[in-house]
Amino acid sequence: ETTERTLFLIKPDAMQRGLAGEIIARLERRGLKIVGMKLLRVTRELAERHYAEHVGKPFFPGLVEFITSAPVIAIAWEGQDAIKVVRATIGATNPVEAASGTVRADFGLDKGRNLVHASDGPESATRELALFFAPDELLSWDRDVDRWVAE
Ligand code: YYY
Ligand code: MG
Repeated sequence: ETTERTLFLIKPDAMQRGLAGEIIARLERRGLKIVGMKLLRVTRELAERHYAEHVGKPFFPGLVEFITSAPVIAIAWEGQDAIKVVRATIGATNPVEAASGTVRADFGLDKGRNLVHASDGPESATRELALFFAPDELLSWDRDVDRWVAE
């Protein structure tokens, strides 16, 4: 087990629907720590870099339209195995397939309105964190509770 950081986005649909607090609470309760957080409007340029692997796919234009359509909250989560843990907590890309109890299953029903983004591995976490946060916007800090969250 290793301490990791991962990029998490609360997408425009979740912002419009007033679900940001509830979604953050689920990850916070799990024991993950916020080490960076900001509200921003994703530009077309940032969307194209963030979703570079999807350029040219049929859903790409709609995805860019959607992610730039309202502000998002970007969060850097830190914790033991944070990348896997956050992906597991949000569930499968398509909310129809996502396990009950996951964010996408509990709050969504359409893959184009699936509420959240999370990095899918160590390389994408490093790459995506650098797209959304300057180094000095990521803080290292200790919580007294950390020793009760992980051995
Ligand atoms: O990482 P994740 O968000 O779970 O899925 P990706 O396969 O990386 O796709 C990114 C994003 O694109 C997805 O969250 C919704 C959208 N999308 C879509 O609208 N239709 C698809 N067939 C695949 C993905
Ligand atoms: Mg992805």
